[in-house]
Amino acid sequence: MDRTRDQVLRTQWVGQPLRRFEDAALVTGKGQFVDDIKLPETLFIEFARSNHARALIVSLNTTDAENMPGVITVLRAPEPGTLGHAAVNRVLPDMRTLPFPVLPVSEINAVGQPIAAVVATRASVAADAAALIEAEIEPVPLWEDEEPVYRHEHKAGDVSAAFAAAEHIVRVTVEHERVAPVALEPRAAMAFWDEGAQMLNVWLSTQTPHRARSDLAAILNLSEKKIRVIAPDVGGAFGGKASLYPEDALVALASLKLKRPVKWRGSRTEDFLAATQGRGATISGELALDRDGKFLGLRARLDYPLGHWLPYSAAVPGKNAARCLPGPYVCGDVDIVLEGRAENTAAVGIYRGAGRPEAAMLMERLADKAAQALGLDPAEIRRRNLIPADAFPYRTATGSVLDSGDYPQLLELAKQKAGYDDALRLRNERRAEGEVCGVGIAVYTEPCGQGWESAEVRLDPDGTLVAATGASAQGQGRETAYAQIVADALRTRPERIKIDHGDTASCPTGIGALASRSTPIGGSALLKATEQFREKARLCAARLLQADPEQLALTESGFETAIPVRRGLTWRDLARIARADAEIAAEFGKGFRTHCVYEAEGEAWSSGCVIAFVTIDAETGVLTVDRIVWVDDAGTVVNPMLAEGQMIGGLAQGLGEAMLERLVYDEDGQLVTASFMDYAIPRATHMPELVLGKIETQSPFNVLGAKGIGEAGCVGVPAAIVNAAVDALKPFGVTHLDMPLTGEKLWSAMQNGMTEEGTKR
Ligand code: SMO
Repeated sequence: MDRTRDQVLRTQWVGQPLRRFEDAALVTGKGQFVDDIKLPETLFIEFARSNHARALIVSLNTTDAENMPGVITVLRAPEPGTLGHAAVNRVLPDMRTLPFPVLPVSEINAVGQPIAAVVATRASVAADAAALIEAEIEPVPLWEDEEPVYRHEHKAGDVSAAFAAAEHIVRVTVEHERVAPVALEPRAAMAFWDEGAQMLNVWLSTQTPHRARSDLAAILNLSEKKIRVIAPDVGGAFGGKASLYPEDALVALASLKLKRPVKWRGSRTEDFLAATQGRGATISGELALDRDGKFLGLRARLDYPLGHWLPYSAAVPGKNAARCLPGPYVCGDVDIVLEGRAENTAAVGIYRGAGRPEAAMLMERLADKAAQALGLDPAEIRRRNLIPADAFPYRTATGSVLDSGDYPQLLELAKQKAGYDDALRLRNERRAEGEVCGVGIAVYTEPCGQGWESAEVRLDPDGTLVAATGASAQGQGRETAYAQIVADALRTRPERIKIDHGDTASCPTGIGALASRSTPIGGSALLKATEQFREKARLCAARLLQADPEQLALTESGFETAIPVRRGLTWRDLARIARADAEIAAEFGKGFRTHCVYEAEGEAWSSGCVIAFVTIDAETGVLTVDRIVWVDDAGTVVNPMLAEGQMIGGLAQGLGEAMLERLVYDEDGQLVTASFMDYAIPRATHMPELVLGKIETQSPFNVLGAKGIGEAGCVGVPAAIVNAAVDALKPFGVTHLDMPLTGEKLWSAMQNGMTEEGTKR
């Protein structure tokens, strides 16, 4: 009976480790991925790709391909070359743009760049024909010392004075390899121009269906109203499916021209060659310290590679890395220079973490070097510098406002769970017996969840409660977690809520499934929309029951009142009446449809502390991560089982980057790691023993109090592992290691000692 209790979020379902509603279909082969979409008369597209990193096209011979039986057409420039441009998010001022070559007219700028597209009745025919396409080219030198595409600085305080006053100065240069955002499902696209409906239907394995629709509209010069983009089941993305690709545009163009469905299923090698890549920056920093180990000032220089075209979020990794500095630490004086440059490679964009991992690596390597310089324990030097819990909201030297957190508690709890002091004793004992082992710590911050998302809640004619979100999904279990939020606001069961996402025809405009924003922002939008929907429905129910709205209570199936006698209306009743009764329909809208755009008051900052334990084989250099202890703070956790899954998955990818992964281009710009034979990803045997913990400091900047968690494993885990490996090799004179920590690299380091100036002693 108590209406005020309905109006605060009752957390009956939020916080429960509910099993995923999505899984029954997925584990019984009933998932619907792009390649599962079957339409009659479908044609298949394959791409002829450049073998050269940079060349001028003299001529392109497509005749043999065109003459092949089964080939319908070959798309080639200049026609597609004159198409429009996909959007680039200019997150840094004065950022240049680069051409977005759907197909190159005269200039090839990377190996793997599509140079023509073959449409045929079968994919195998299209592939055979694409292999017959020959470009006569004139090789030209690779880009070198280009003007930066972006340059940005953060300056605060008096860094020169800080360094002049310093008792100690420590330095590090970190080379981040490029890595691939390997999703289980490679890129895929299907398009069907429906001539009768004058509608372009596009099924895309994407994180950002609405953005894909605007990009396609701009590229094809078509109204957005004539484009419907559907992200069906998406088999992982990790940032690699956040932007529209030239291939996607060509699939759509082919269907527009041929008025038949056209499908592309990208191969793994095509993803390695032409999907966006992550990381790749070279980052140097120096930290000034007083005699107690307090951080006085930070200088840093961040150089980012960008590849040959700019995906939507091209500048985000660099921007994030710079603005995440100086991490979770108090350090008011900074001088940070950030630059990004084009290169004759695949585009570089966001990948799980998107700049946050690089910031954490820089600060955590510097903190370890500082500990060494002062003869302090690595945990102790961090403790002395962490932003205190009572300092929030806290404005950093790079201008970010950290919303909330308790970093000292994270460190303390991680130390407790790790049995830190005993673990150090054990390490020393093992070391004395000739074993090579180490312990490493990383504390990190993780900005996530800023800006807006939208949601729509309605009651369908059959009484189904539908909540549509502008955020989409890529396998995170969004349908379950969102249903928990909506169910709490309606005081019903999550199974009764149908979550609609990923379809521009039925979902309100949104940003998408990226940047760890879907729960804090998308979830908050759903909560607000559901509350508005609930109050609208309550007024209607009160009218129909001739009751005081204040005296209506929500039950699992609808509204109820006991005054003067017990009576109620189910959602099914309401759905029927709201459509049958013209007056009610006019006043409350069909199905009480409620639309809400929610804008967060500020950004939510997750944080965490990772302690890694490693052993290195003295004979072979092979590194084993024995145990990872990790305490994360993601604010309100909607579904702890899904959150834990995100932690484990992110950790696996962070571990892969730390131990194994590396995209290699040779000096001619050839990618020499274009398959899983050459590019190693972690397997189950690489996974260490995990001890996971959490604290929950809610974000004051969104109504759920939630923060992100999906990228955290890539942020803190690599830094902790690298610190542990350097610690393990300390007896060998090693002061620095870059990822990946391969057996060969560690073996050489043991033979020769290693510092960041190279292998030497
Ligand atoms: S790297 Mo994420 O998909 O923003």
